[in-house]
Amino acid sequence: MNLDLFDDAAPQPARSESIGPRSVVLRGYALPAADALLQSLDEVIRQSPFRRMETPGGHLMSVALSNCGRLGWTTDRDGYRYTPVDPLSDQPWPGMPPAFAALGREAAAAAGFAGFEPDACLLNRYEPGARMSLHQDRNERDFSAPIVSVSLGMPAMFLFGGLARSDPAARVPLFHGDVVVWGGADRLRFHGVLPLKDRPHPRLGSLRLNLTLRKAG
Ligand code: MD6
Ligand code: FE
Repeated sequence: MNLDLFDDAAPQPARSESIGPRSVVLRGYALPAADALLQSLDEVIRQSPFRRMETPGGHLMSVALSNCGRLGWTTDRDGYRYTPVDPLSDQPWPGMPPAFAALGREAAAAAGFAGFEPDACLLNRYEPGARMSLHQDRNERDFSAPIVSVSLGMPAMFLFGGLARSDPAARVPLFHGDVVVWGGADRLRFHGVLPLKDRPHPRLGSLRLNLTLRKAG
């Protein structure tokens, strides 16, 4: 009989929920790293603060963004793109903190994507009411790499659709420490976030932070 099955002290794998053929939610995967991630995030934000960006259509995004890593995702009236320089400072984006890269690499491997080396991390800051409308992540050069998305702070309702904008979208609640990994056949699925409710988090208050690690270049 395998008594380990009943041993509360035995290390548990993060609970893993499949949301698509190559998409998974790793529940609580980032909890052990959360303090280190938040400390690194503070340093990044000191150099490249969160700011609200304008879409090509002229709308101000409700989510505030920043980046770290060799490339950063930006939007303005001229379109969506990755740039090596923060347009606010005209300096390179802050370097990728080792804790970010390690979590990205390890979560990707846990989801079946060995060899993932992120070169870009988009940071999203949501306040109550902020939302992300359905979109595809398609500004990266190479869609063979997955995306690793880390949720911190207030919970959010993630929308996970199909390959066409009109496909029905599943609703996936995401909590502090959850990590979503997707790639392969699911890499271009539409996704978004419903307007955030104000359910203050003990550590982060009325904020949700999302880090998405990518291979952009
Ligand atoms: C968010 N996430 O969770 C928005 N994109 O705040 C994204 O847009 C996203 O979570 C690609 C892959 C994972 C994501
Ligand atoms: Fe996205």
